[in-house]
Amino acid sequence: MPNTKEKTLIIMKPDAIHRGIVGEILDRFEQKGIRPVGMKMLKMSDLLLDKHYAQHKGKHFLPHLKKFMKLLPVILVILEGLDVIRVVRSMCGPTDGKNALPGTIRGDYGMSTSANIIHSSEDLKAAKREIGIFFNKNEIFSYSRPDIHFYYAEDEL
Ligand code: 3AN
Repeated sequence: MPNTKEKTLIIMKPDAIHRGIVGEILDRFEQKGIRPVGMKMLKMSDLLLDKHYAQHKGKHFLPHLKKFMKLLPVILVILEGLDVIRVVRSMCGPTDGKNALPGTIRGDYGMSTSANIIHSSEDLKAAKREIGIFFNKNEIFSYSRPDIHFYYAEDEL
């Protein structure tokens, strides 16, 4: 059964806020038919970053990345839709903006590996873990868009 309620987490990083492209980025997902079902702005702390980047513990770039992520608040959005984890990752493009194809967010807006505008969950396990770090259950909403039938075929719903 197709799961149109699959969820992923994106984090619009301090460079996205600084450059004023938050609306443009969110617009891409909405136009694709992907629903925001949770959203917040917060200043990252060491505690939150250590949890979020637990798999990068000990890596050479982590201190720089943490400093960067604390420069300004970030915007976190839970996105929902069919196969949304994979689709959002492909819309973001690979980690290094220099390798990201035009048409992807990192390909269109960035040149960097660390200031790369957006985070998106890697897989289902990561999505569940990351959403749990930043959101309480009562901060996640459920609704459907009236135009959903123009985005999915009947057998995909
Ligand atoms: P992605 O965000 O593309 O899934 P990850 O999970 O491998 O990439 O890395 C998390 C974050 O760590 C990246 N978004 C990037 O900001 C930073 N990062 C990863 N690799 C490097 C690197 N070699 N040099 C600097 N920063 C890096």
